[in-house]
Amino acid sequence: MNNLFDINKKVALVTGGSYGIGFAIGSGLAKAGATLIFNDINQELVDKGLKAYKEAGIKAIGYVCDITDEDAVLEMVKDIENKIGTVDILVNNAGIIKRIPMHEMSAADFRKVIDIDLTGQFIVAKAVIPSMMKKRSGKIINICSMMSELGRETVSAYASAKGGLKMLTRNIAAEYGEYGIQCNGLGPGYIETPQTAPIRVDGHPFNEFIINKTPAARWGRTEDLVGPAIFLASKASDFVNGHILYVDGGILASIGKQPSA
Ligand code: NAP
Ligand code: GCO
Repeated sequence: MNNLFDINKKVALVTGGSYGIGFAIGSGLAKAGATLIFNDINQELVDKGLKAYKEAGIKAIGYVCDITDEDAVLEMVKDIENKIGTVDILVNNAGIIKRIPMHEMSAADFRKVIDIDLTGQFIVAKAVIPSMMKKRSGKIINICSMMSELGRETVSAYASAKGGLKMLTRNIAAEYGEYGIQCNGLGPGYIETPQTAPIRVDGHPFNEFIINKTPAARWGRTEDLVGPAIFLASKASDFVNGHILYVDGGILASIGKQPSA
């Protein structure tokens, strides 16, 4: 039974893996036996990640690479393949959010979010797929969002990107399933990370809103995502393809609790 979740010696690349959700998933995959590689946008963040992984007793290999720079991504993947081996597991995690009312958002800001949160995922997946095709196996896990299914004020660009990422996930599944590649989404709910810190502070109306909206009555923790990620990275999900696995404490299942009188 335990072979189903065995990812020992698999080469895992986690984008944006210096902290937050990427760090938690990267740590979980490494503890499950994978060879962990991560990238981040600058050396400072990569060093921060290397220090954090080392403190957690995890051997990680870090690359400075902007996922929107296709040449840089191809160079990183080539270097990984030459020095370590082909990427078996890709976790497309890197991303940004800009919370701006749509009528006040510049087209440049909108494009930047799409470029990182959608085009960047395309670029990295495209870079690893050829070797996965040759190997006739591979796991691609795209980090989606509640905003892959729902909209809300101020996140038009982010929701457009995450909705697009859901469909990119399904399209990769449809196009490459015959090569033994599974591409699925992992859709976190509202998780305690630096990215949500501005809307999570005590007293912020959104903080109470989310706790009422989530049947689990709490914000998610990055650790909540590790088990689902290992499932999608392992043999246990070999016949799961094009699925978005929501890890949201039940948000999408519920209309939300009525506020107490
Ligand atoms: P985050 O702040 O979104 O961290 C993402 C990481 O990606 C950061 O290290 C970030 O660096 C890096 N990054 C940004 N742009 C990049 C680029 N062009 N190239 C390479 N790396 C880049 O933190 P998070 O909350 O852990 O989110 C991780 C993923 O989960 C994101 O895709 C996010 O949309 C998604 N998500 C988050 C939540 C949540 O509640 N937190 C819920 C659902 C989905 P910088 O520090 O320089 O930005
Ligand atoms: C927001 C939040 C969310 C989370 C996440 C939810 O402002 O609504 O940042 O978008 O980041 O994507 O799943």
